[in-house]
Amino acid sequence: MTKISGRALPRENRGAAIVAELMDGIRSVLAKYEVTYCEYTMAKEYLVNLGQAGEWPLFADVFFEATVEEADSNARDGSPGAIEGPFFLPGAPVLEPPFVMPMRAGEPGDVLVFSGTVTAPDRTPIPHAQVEIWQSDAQGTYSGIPYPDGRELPPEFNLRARLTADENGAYQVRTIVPVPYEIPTAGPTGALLTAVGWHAFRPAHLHLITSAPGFESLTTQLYFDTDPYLDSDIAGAVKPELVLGLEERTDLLPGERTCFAASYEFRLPRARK
Ligand code: MBD
Ligand code: FE
Repeated sequence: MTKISGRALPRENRGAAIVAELMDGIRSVLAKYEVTYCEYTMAKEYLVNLGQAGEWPLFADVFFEATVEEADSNARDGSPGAIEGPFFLPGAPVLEPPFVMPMRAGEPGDVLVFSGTVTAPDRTPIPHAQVEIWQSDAQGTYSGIPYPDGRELPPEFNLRARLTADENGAYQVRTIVPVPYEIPTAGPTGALLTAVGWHAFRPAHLHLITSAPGFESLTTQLYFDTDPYLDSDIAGAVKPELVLGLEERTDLLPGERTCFAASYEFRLPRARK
């Protein structure tokens, strides 16, 4: 039985059990490595800096959200989910067809035509389901998110939008092919990665939240099969079913830059009681 301030915690209390075991886990690492006062003081300063830099959401989502998401995904039907991450912003523009993600004139990157359907777990189409998409630009910058290196941001809601599938649950949207994403390395989260010798990359990804009345909304990500970081995502959020092929197409947008196509069927989970 764990002692905290000399008082045993009631193990039937879930919150108390989680906190007690978390503290035990940290103490056992401190004891195992005989962590010194110098290291302990540095760790406290680090945690203060992490908060002052506003990076607790980034830190938590990079290191822990995938574990929470895995349990959540296992408890429902529908397509696999993936972590939301720290950079979702509410209030993205609602597009009218033909759907084109908000982007600058000459937005860097290859053109991606992303299409597919939204269905129920039995694969019947869900008419008029909503698909919300957000992604970083070709420099790895999310609109509306200040970076610790003070870089210039894309316009508000660049590469963020909501669209509605048609009466057959089908959607098609034009965007850019995402590129591998390096989490900001100038702040405390990145500094920790550098200090322990881990890279700061996530494979290129689209973030998605798909929703429809009568279903649970599905938060997920999609990746691309040529990506060098699929096996070493710093956020550990890749699932094989979420990795798409990219097909080079010359017929979709004649006269355009190189154009790629990818498609995905979202199966929305039945609402949990
Ligand atoms: C991201 O874009 C992201 O998806 C996650 C999980 C963490 C940091 C940045
Ligand atoms: Fe992301």
